[in-house]
Amino acid sequence: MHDGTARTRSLKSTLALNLGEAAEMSVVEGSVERFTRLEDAGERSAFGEMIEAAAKEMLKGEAHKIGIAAVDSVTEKMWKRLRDAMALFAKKLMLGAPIVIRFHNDIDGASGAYALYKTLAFVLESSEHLAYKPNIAWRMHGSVFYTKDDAINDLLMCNNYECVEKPLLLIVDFGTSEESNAGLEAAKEKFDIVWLDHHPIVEGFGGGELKHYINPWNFGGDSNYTAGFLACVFAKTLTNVDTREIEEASFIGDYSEYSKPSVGSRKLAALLDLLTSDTRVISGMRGNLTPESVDSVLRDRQKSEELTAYAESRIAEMLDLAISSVKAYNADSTRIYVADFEAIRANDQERYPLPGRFASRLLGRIEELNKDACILMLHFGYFISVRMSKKLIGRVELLKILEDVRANFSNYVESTGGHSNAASIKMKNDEMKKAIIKDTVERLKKALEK
Ligand SMILES: [Mn+2]
Repeated sequence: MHDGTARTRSLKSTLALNLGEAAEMSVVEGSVERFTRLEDAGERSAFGEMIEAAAKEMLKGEAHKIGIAAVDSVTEKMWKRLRDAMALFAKKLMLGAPIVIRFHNDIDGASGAYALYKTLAFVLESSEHLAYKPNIAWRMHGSVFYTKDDAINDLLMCNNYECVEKPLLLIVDFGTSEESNAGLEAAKEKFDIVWLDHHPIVEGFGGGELKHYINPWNFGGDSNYTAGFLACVFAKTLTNVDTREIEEASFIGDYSEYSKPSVGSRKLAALLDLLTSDTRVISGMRGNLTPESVDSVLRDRQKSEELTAYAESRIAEMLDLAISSVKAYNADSTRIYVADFEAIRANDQERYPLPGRFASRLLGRIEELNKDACILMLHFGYFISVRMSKKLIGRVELLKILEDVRANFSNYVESTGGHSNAASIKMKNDEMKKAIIKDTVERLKKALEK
């Protein structure tokens, strides 16, 4: 590790200065970096313990409450776990260990990342324990799987740093499915991992075994307790920075039943929706959106208003077009709708909106017109997004039905998954797309007519 070529940085942590006599034996000139060069394992562990104790001291005792009983009781149950995870996070910050934060590229995931960014900015300004810029790599993640390639990328990034302390990988709002197992296996030797999610846990997923795997489903909650909100609550174990609008944006983004939108949170959600769909709208951004750039747009009032207006008009146009072209199939007292995203999008130069999120918007519009529960299938290329009214949860086991479709077309369907009312089918090719749609419609009908 210490081959002399790796980059070393000067970490001027006042924490190290304040540790007092005990620290003096191992810390020269108040530099935490000295710690990374200690040859004596005993000294190193003594120092490590001091850092850990200091990290714990930074944490807040009382669980964060928002006044919704169902939410607050889940938070209460998770609080200790969140604090433990935050103690680890704070320790990494103090020691300057590399931290990779991967967040899902939707409103929910991005609001989680933004909350963490705001919290860090606040802590860096106000805490005497942290006097230097931490090593954080923000990675907006285009899927809900943590693949082996992702792990290799993260490992390569951390190889550039010299630090005895293990780097940290923080995952926000990924699916909890088997597709992530290979990546997890590759990452967990080199990284400490904190995994914040709210997707139903699929059997065979290896991440559930992680020490810091935190999911409301394990604490009496469900997907309505969004990952962005979870990240805000995680942030609250460290500091009371105001995240109300961010919490609300994440509820809006994932159609949580706890959502009580305000003007500001709606605007934030619309903006995050646009920015995560098409990073080109911020000049100079190529693919990876950082919370810092989100913050800079939000600070520029004219820019953010322009962008919100563009997003709203584009969605309105496409919804009108979709309503006039969607196909409907009767099923009991409800209906199943099928829509072709490519035809609705009209102009394929525009990346906004992304199909999955548009499917949710379109279901909302259809529900308004129908005044009743329904199901929508929106297809585009190799994907089919299925969105179902929440009222139908329990009556229709969407994930199970899509799994059956996959089994029936195992040569053509690569994967299925998602939430109990919002899921998708990924095909290997589009040869059998029509047949797969037809089969799904038939199975949904059967479930509705039971
Ligand atoms: Mn989510």
